Amino acid sequence: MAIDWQPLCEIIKSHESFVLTSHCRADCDAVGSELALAQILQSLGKTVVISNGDPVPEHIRFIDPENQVRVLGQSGQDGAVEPKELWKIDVLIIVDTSAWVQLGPMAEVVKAFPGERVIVDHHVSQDDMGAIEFKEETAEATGRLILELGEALGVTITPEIAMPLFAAIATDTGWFRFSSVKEETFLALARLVAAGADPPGIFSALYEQHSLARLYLRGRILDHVVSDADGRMLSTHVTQQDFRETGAKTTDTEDAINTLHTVAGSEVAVLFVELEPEVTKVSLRSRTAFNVQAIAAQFGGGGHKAASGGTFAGTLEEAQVAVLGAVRAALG
Ligand SMILES: [Mn+2]
Repeated sequence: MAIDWQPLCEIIKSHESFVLTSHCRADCDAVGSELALAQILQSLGKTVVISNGDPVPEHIRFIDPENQVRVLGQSGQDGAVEPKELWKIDVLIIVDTSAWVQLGPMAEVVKAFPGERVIVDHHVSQDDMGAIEFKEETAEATGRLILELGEALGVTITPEIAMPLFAAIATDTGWFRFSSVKEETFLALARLVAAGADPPGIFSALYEQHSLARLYLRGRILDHVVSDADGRMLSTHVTQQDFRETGAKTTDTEDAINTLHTVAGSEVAVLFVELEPEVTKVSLRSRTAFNVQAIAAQFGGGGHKAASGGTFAGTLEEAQVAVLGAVRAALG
């Protein structure tokens, strides 16, 4: 169901100041939606503060070149927002989440916020946040909802609004390939490109600015791939020695697991990362009905049917024996 934006347009027109927030460990949909909404509101003459529970992650900093996203903190910290600064604001808008736990330190501020609360989101409802909800659970990204809101308000979509919204939709759809992608997705993207979004520039900023160390680590990860269960399970690992010798960081393993699913016939992919001699991070991905969440639950991990993981208390070898054994047994 498409959202009726008129009630939110009324709220926006009848108030002057707004605080925007989103989930911790923000992605492009969270920050992109905040930044675009901030510019939409500012173009209507409103005062806007963006306040998150933690800083914008390093790899998506490009999206906020003017450091508009501030972090909740104490007075005296550089760029920090003090909670008392937020009490005077008329309306609080939460984007791209509806769960208390995802707000981090902002949860307390939201709970105590005296003004109007609004949610614009595409996640299945989790918590009652005492807010007026503008939600489309089948939407591919909150970014598209923000574009529609901007259009409903009659705001001109500038390149500064279009760029973060294009990045939001592109990343939440795995660059337009997930099943959530619909005709409306491309129609929205076309309007964003017409308004000045630069897809090649956004792609390069997202995926082509890594370190050489990360590329070397990717080489190790691919070199360690083992095929199991007639090719239905592919697994690989990274050791502390790999990190030392390549100079890569733990975060440089991100996305590597998805490379295993480029092989025909693979159903389950498993990545083991040796964090410490007795601590092993395990990531699992399924591209069939096979439920990796049930595997992760066996060692205290969590996630979804298609993407799960957790921290295994044991050596790399112990984690491999336990987790690969469990997947093998479940594959039958
Ligand atoms: Mn999202």
